[in-house]
Amino acid sequence: MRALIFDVDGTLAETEELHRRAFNDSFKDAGLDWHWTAEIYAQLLKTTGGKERMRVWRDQTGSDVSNTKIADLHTVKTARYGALIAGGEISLRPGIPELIAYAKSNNLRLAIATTTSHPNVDALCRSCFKRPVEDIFEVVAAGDEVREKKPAPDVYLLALERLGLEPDDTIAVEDSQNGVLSAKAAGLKVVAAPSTFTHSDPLDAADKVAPVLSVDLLMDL
Ligand code: XBP
Ligand code: MG
Repeated sequence: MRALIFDVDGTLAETEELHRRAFNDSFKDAGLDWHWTAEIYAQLLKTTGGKERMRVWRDQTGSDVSNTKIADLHTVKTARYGALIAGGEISLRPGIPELIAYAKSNNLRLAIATTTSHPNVDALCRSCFKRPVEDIFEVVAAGDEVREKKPAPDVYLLALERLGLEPDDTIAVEDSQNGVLSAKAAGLKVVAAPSTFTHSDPLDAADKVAPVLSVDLLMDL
């Protein structure tokens, strides 16, 4: 094994509640009568990507909101999310500091394969590690850099390409069904632990699943 590739939302930290707040704040700012409860958001998370999620909601509710307007809402949402993350209420999920320390002391390279955007990953790293993302992760592959978001394999394939590694040299760390399917479709081994919003996702396509992430999950893979 030569590298660990981490998902971000729900894996490094329980960020989805802040994403939800940021979406709702952007709707309110724009004077839109959209509001996503936690229940609605859990359903909408099946669609990866913030803009894609808003388009699904627009279509479900028959609202007259253009794709351009959705892109504008998403810009506001990203700025709001960055501010909420900088507020410091989010911490790393249990097991993440240990996995990163294990990688560093065993010369494993570290990468990110996420559906969210680079600025959001950087905001999270600055808040949780007190360092910019590049200080922790050698490679960042983000959703807006690929044609198809998870569960398509694209973002994991991009991370592998940037690392210059083959899939069987790497292990993906995930929390959702879409994430597990994406990493498996790219040929990686996957360890997974469900997060608050993915507790009912079937994760059985992963090589190992546990309620909480730990270094033990990497053994014998
Ligand atoms: C989770 C997602 C993201 C976030 C919102 O991605 O599906 O869309 O909910 O982020 P992952 P954006 O677990 O792969 O990190 O609004 O920036 O898309
Ligand atoms: Mg995730």
